[in-house]
Amino acid sequence: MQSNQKAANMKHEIHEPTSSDPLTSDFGVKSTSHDIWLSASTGDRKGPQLLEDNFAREKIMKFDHERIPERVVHARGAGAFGTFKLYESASDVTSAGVLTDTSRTTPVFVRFSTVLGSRGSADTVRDVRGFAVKFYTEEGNWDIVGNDIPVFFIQDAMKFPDVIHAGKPEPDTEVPQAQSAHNNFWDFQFLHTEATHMFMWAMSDRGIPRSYRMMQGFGVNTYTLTKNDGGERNFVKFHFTPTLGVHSLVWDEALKLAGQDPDFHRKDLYTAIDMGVYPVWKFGIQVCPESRQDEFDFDLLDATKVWPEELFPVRYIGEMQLNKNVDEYFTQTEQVAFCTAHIVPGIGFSDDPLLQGRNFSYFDTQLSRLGVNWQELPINRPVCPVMNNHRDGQLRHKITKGSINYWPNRKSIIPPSKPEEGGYLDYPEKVVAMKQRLHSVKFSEHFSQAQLFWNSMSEIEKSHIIAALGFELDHCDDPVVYERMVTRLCDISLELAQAVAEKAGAPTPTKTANKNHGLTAKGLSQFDFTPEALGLPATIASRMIAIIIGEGFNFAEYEAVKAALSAAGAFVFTVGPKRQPVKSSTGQSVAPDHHFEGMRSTMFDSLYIPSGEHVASLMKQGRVIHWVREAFGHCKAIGATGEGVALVKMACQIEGIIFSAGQSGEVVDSYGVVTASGVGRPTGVTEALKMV
Ligand code: HDD
Repeated sequence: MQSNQKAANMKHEIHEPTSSDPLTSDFGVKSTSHDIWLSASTGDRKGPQLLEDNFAREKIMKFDHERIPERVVHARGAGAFGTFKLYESASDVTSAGVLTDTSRTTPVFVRFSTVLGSRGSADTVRDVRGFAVKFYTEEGNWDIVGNDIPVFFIQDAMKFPDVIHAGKPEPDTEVPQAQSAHNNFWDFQFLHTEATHMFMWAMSDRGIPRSYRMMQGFGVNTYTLTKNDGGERNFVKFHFTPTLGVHSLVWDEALKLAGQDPDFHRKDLYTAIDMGVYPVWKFGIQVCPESRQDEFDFDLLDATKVWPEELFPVRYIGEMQLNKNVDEYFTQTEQVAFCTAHIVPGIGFSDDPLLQGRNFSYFDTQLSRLGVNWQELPINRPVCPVMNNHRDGQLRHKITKGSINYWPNRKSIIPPSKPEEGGYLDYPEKVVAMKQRLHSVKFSEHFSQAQLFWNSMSEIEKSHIIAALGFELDHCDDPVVYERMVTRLCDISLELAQAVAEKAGAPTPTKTANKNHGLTAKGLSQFDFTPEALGLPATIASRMIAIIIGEGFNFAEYEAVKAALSAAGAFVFTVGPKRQPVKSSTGQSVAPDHHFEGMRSTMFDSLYIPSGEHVASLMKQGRVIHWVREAFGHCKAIGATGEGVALVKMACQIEGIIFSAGQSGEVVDSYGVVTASGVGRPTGVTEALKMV
């Protein structure tokens, strides 16, 4: 027995604990107390605590060092696992297994984020959203480190620290947190004409998505696709389009949610996955043979430009589904490390100067955030074998046996893999050059696509952009900043500049040197990405719907509508004056999920008020009136039956977008149409917003 134990010990077998095992120290010793520090005590009086209590010191020491440096940008994020499947092979343009083998299911991890805020900031601020995807392919990890906006503020990576410093809190006061609405940000935007296109996107409804599940993802940079058999290289842009459609919050709602529920997007993603309503994105590529690169009036390698869909249709070849929440935030969502330089055979870089600099930056930042062995962390490890002679360094986990740590060696002379054996093929790009600091000539045109974007917006989207710029410049108190910015807007549209000037307090411009070209393009307005426009069924599955009740509500109606909405996949919550049971007019009791003060209308996509005696008392409660009025102001679908209609009319002081009476099925249909469609709930947005 004794010798068996000894043999086991000699093998150094590690036994993982089960949930029924008692607590131990980090070196495995069971402790007798988890709560009381060892002290020199007499009788019933506690004396001084002893430094020798290793259990206590270890617990505090671990706690003291729980935080690691947060990401310098994109610090706040939420992640989930999922799968990627191809439905059409792209073998005509690439040899990448993940883009050609339709029989594969490739695991993925996705991290969504805001850019400017720190780790504890709010989800719904106006900002660009990160959309980073790690594909654990059979040939190694492939990362698309993208955003929800297809273009970027700058063309050269060397400017990145400047654009980020200008957007982050100002250095003297550390104000504002997670906001672009301040002098420095807009000063930078004016001084960099190349940022014009991107700030228009950020000021549009794309800057305030309703959900991570309802935004597009773009690789932004231009990559290349290559084939092992030689052949021409293709430039490529990557797209993810959500099957739920692209939807946004309205600004007033986003502002309020930042305080009322700072975790709104994080919870939304988690809940949908937890409830089995898995978000899905179609994956598409825009491809252009390298030989055609000079045919266009913009440079294909300029990250401040989109490739208009009229010239380069998006070819949808696969889809990504997120279907598993993380088990632990820190070890997965926080420690995941993306890197644009992570590509697999069949995919390559281009000379896009932003991408080239990013390839250095991501590698470098992980060293200070996670240490040199960051690729060994479970979330970052590839699923295929890793075999090399890299060794040692801080927190090396992998134990590599044997006396050899170099190549070639007397024991192994396995040569590097040839491309046909899966080896990464470096595309033989011809480079004959002068060392110079310059950009390609076409990089100097900065307004054409900003105009294209503005012209392609619907009227309601334009009004939102004017309001957003009006808000941002209102927060700038240096006239140099807001006056100059209005002159910049003239380069996009005189009408836009004039509307914003009024709000910003700048002189109203009367003419522009840069005439708008009047062109429009597909794929820029959010209206091109509603479920209807995508040819997909509009659904209320996973939409948050509140049923408002008080003492004396109509139970039969409540039950019928709740059942119908739930059957359609909506997440239905009952909200009442208290969380204790509330009695219906026919005697049945329902315990609400929330009370009127516990939640706010902002947290729901829609409200329904059943008929019943309860309405008379609800109409006397300011908070209830505010619930309905605010939901209306945010252009949400409001359903009401019987007396409930009177409450809606009274709260909203308007006839109109109220769905009254009828069968519960009709109410559900109306919800279906209105709740699931639209951009920033456009119907009557300006009129309704005056209510809040
Ligand atoms: Fe970046 C993080 C997206 C330009 C340097 N970036 C980061 C993340 C996303 C992006 C989504 C968060 C990844 C995660 O969830 O962990 N970045 C972009 C896009 C860009 C872009 C779409 C333009 C095409 N980034 C960019 C440049 C540089 C960086 C030009 C530097 C030269 N980005 C970083 C970084 C971060 C980062 C400092 C911070 C944390 C990290 O990398 O892992 O290296």
